[in-house]
Amino acid sequence: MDKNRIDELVKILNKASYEYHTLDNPSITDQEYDSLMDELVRLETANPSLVREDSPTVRIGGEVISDFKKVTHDIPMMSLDDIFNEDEVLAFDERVRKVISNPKYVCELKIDGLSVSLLYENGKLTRGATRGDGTVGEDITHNVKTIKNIPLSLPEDISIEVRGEIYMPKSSFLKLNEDRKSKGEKEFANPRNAAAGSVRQLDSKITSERNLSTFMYHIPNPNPYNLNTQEEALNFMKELTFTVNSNIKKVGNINEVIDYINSWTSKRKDLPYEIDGIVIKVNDFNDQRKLGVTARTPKWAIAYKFPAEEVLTKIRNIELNVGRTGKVTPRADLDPVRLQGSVVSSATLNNQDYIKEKDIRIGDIVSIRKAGDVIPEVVEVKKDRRTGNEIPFKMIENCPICGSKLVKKEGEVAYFCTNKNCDARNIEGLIHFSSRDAMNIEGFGESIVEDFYNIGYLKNINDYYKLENHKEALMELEGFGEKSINNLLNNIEESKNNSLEKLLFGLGIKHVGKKTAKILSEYFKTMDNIMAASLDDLSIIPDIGVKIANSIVDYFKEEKNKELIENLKNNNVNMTYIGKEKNINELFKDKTFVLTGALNSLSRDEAKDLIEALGGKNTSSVSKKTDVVIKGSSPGSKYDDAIKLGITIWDEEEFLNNSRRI
Ligand code: 0OW
Repeated sequence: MDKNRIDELVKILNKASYEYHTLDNPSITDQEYDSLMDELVRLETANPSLVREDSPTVRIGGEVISDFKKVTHDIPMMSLDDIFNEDEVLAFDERVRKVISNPKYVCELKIDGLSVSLLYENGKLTRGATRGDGTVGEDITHNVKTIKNIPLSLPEDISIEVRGEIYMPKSSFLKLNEDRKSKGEKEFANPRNAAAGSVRQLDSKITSERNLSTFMYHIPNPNPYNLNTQEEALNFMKELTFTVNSNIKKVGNINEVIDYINSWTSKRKDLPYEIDGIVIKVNDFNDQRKLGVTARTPKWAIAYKFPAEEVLTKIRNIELNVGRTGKVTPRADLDPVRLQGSVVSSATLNNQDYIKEKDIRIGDIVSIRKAGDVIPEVVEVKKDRRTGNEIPFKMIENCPICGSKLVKKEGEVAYFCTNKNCDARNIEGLIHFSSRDAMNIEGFGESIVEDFYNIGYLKNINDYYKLENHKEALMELEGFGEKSINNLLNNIEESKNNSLEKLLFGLGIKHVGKKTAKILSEYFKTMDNIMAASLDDLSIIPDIGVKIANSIVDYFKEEKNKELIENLKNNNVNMTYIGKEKNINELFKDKTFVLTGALNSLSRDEAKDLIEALGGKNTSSVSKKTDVVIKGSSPGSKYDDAIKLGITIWDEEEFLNNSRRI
């Protein structure tokens, strides 16, 4: 009977997942796991009504929500007061001793991720939520279900809330950033931001690919389970198959707390995840109740924060970067050095005044640190290490790239290159144009744009749409071949169908960011209308105002910008806002579609826009919620998923025929 088999498979697979991801001690092979999972997928597909809410098939993600529901925490999710040195640790102990005669503490590594609340009802995971402001968080249930060491069901049918930290392991963070860099996407500054960005995804398929993990550390209401100490609570969570950090330690006095802190200050760099301190908690729950809480934090716990790690290295050279807005930012090239888990070979010098104030010279030995972000900063010069051969940095008057005079703007500390034709600015502008939030032309990262610019094929935005004329020459370039150049040219071709706001943002008009571009495009609908708009037409729009209005009017006054738009038009770059007009078609209305493979008669984006215009919704991956998979030539794994899940499949002809039916 299918139901029995489904129940049996869910139990076997969930147990195997717990053994693999939490105990790191699997009892079945990956192949056995996969074949059992395939069997479960088939049975669930054949019997949708028998799908269990704790079925492991949710791990692959694919559920897409339209926005995040708010969640109010019955018991507020508190934060922690921070302390930074041994004296403050002793002071914490003194405060505790005013209330508790001989306190025992539990020391926990402070996982550098984001807090999560998990709710289980009758042993089943029913809700995952972020901390938010401590009282109201966001519902991220669809995403937490994809995190492999969060149990979908408990060994006992109890109802309980547990809290912990979602984090991204260091190795996954490095891999993710490499991948984003290769796609010209912005890198995450640190694993915490990467975890937060991965959890706040509307499409859980993306979350499921980010290799997130958790450590649980708190039961907000321990009473129903007659737990009397934090130590008992941690052991109880372990029994419930949660992952509890194995380095937690119960100690008898504050001196042992200090030993624990000192030991982990040096050992932390060897951990596979980032920690930013140590959490010290009074162990006994009665003692905790006596100590009480403040508005935001408990008086029975404190977070000791590690000092931002500083290392010494030598300044080899000082270079100046000129950004697309012309802003000149000095950067120090360093002797490569390990800092908080990664190798660092450059650091920001903020601005030229900073160099002057600290008297930073080429050849200096300096201390650098990561102030919470991935770009390290030079903290101070070790003047006692000077040999006399250091070279004072010569403040420059002229742009290092084009030579034009630099100017300092009113109230700005930075210098600017005002030459609109400066190579550096042009290159930065071209990189911005193809970036994800602008025209999203995949494959045009910094190095390729710079190379094509220096060779002369990509001197201005319009040249993107003339690159195909140099196809043969490009294929000759080192590291390129027909396939890679065709990919780039296809991506450029696809970008012609972008909605107006992406083009407008891509132009890099001063003060016209992504949001402003969207407002203007929705309001004016076409580029011509924006170009024709007067100062008044523009500044009366809410959120636009005079500054932005002036910037737009000035931009379109310039002949070369008008010419650029003309050229882009002639290259069939879309100049209209692809709004939300819909001529609803019953075959598409409120249905979810996934495209796989290449269509002959229209691009991927055109197909997506067509589906949306007909009232349908596009998603990037196949799940039980998918209504139709549209199969082009050489379809990928999504086509296999569709077969497995028994989802309706249209080929291109059927798609186009259906799209014409009103
Ligand atoms: N990040 C951590 C951690 C921890 C909570 C429970 C009561 C007050 C704070 O590893 N090990 N233990 C707690 O205990 N909190 C932690 O992180 C906090 C939560 C909110 C802000 C910090 O991330």
